[in-house]
Formats: sequence, structure tokens, C-alpha cells
Amino acid sequence: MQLVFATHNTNKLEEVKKLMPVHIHLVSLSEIGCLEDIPETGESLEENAQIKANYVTENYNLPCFADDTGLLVNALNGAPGVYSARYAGEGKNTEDNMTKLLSEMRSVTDRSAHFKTIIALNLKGETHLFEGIVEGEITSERAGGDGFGYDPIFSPNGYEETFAQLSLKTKNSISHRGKAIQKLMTHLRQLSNV
Ligand code: ITT
Repeated sequence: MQLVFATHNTNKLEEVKKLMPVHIHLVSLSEIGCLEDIPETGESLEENAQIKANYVTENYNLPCFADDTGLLVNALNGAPGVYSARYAGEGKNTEDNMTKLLSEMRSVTDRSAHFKTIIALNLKGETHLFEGIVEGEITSERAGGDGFGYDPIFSPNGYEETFAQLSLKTKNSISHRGKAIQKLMTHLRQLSNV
């Protein structure tokens, strides 16, 4: 089965490819010729995930899913949340985003936070949403060279390391996106059993 993953984020694509069973042929946006930036104009992760998936359905009429992810910090009332990509400005600069977040957290003692992923699947005329959450803490400084986005300053509960210090295999086994993808897979397996 061919399934489009509606993302331009190559790090996300690599993570998700590692989680796909062999019978699902994951196709990227560039592989279907979609090079344009899909505007994320929603006010929630759910809305944005659906906007991205619907864009592919409407313009390419292919089975697809999209994910929208946010980092929600409790002491900042859930910021940066749905605005995680643009936290430090429209340039969507990862380093600037981390610098801003560490600066906002300088004198904060409650450093608890969670990543949340919403996946929207458009298949056979139906939309299904899947959620994945991982709880953890914002570290006081960057650590690690792997991963992407806020990974160098997020340490999942139960680990000393940040996501950027853990292997991709470990990150995928506990992460927001890994959990949401597992739910997506369970759903797809149920469909193919019918
Ligand atoms: P697409 O919309 O093309 O999928 P994006 O990078 O814009 O790619 P999101 O809107 O879902 O993706 O991500 C919002 C921000 O959260 C962005 O700055 C990412 O770098 C960050 N982010 C997403 N997943 C992450 C992860 O697993 N670890 C660390 N940061 C992540």
C-alpha cells in the first residue's frame, strides 16, 4: 500500500520510515511533486495536521497522513505549543527557538514539558486522528548532536539524556511521534483484516 507522509521535514520522514512495516510504501511530498510549503494556519495541532493532510487529498487525491507536533511547557502555559516552529520568528530557526526557550526558562524551577503529536490520516474518504505524548523536562542547556528541533533541550522522563543524545531507535520507542505512529499502524492493520 502506498501512503504519502505530508511533511517537508526530512528528519521526521527518516524517523517515520524506520517505523513503517514493509507492506507500506511511504512516499514523501517531493516524490509526488509537491514542493510548495503548505500553510499551517490552524490554531491547534489537530487543525494543522488536518490542513496538511487535506492539502494532499485535495490536490493529489492520494492516501496520506500528516503530523503536527508541538512542545508544551507547563510553566509557560503550554507555549510554544502550536507555534513551536515559529517560536522565535517566521524564519523557523531551530537554534533561535531553543535560545528563546532557554532564556524564558532561566529562572523557572518547574521545567516539566511534553511533546505532543497529532497525526491526521485521510484514507478512503475518512479522516482519523491519532495522538502521541511524551512527558519530560526542559534541560538548562543544550546536549547531544542527534535528532532535530528541540531535541537537544528535552529530556524524557526516566532518562538522564536528552532526545539528541539518545539513539533514534530509543527515541522512536518512547516518543510522541513513535506512539502516534503505533496507533496509526494498529488502525491500518485492523483495516486490512476486514
Ligand atoms: P512539516 O510541517 O513539514 O511536517 P515542521 O518542521 O513544520 O514540518 P511541525 O510543525 O510539526 O513540523 O513542528 C513544529 C516544531 O516542533 C518544529 O520546530 C520542529 O522542529 C519541532 N519538532 C517537531 N517534532 C520534533 C521532535 O520529534 N523533536 C524535537 N522537535 C520537534
